Amino acid sequence: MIRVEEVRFSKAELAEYRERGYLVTPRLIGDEAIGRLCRAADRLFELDYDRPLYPFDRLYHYDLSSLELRKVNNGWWLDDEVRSLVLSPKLGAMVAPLMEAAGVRVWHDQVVSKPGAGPERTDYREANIGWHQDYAHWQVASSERMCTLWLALQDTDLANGGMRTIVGSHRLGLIPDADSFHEKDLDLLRTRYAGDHPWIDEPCVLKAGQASIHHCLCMHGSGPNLTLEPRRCVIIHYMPDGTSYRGRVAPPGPVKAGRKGNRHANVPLLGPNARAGTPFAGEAFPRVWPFDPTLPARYGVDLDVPADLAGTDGRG
Ligand SMILES: O=C(O)CCC(=O)C(=O)O
Ligand SMILES: [Fe+2]
Repeated sequence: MIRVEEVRFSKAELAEYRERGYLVTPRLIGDEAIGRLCRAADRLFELDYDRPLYPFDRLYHYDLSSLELRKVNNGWWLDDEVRSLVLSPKLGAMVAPLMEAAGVRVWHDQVVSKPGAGPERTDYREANIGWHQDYAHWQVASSERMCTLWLALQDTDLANGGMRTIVGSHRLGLIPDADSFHEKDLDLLRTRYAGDHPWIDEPCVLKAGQASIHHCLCMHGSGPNLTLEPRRCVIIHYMPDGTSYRGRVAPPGPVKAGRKGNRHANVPLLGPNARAGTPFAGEAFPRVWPFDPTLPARYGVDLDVPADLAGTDGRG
């Protein structure tokens, strides 16, 4: 089981999030949990899974001697340590006020490892993450208040390719074609997106076990890891309970070769009768807040539950 600190944001912190589009949390997990999650990440990339499943959207076979970015979406389906973290009611309770939501569901997670190329490889770009807005990838979802928790599994800053945000960019709304996670040239993307608004590029400097949380319209990306160690993290994308499918959402221009348009792998999980208004709910989209005491048994995993909620339905 992954033990998680209970954090409640102050009014000032909530205001900071609304103004700036992201914030940094205190330490959420300790050294023991960090060690387990690092091992879990490595096992996922070695295709060593706890469950008799395939990854939910594609096979993730990486050449472990290469410097390419490694990531698995919905690591929580496959690995029980990641599952214990992603289903955490303490994290759900923490992010609920940021989304101004009474209930919180998991949209999906990402377990990511950015290999370290060492200080000589100043041309290293293959593990960059392009400037993007998460919601640009998620336009089939009805809520623009979704958020992302980025949990550092080592001290993280610009030296190891830490995430950077564009402060206040969530207030610009959805930017055309900002579904550019997989692009590598941050400078080129900046010229595409900068427009005439301020471009305040701020690094998320985190100690191991701390997280940043960003609004789904906050522009962010990350550059090369020029240390000798991998930069590992677990990323949890949350939605307000009640978020529904918008139906097929056409991109504004023609779909470029190799792009998915606005198709998202979460949509097929709704089944063949999905239509606009179908809630993203059910087993694949667990409600992590308010806490449901049947959750640990349903998902076969131990959860670190606030003492005052163990054995209740979480509604008090
Ligand atoms: O890991 C990174 O540098 C960026 C990850 C990301 O895009 C996210 O957490 O939404
Ligand atoms: Fe992102």
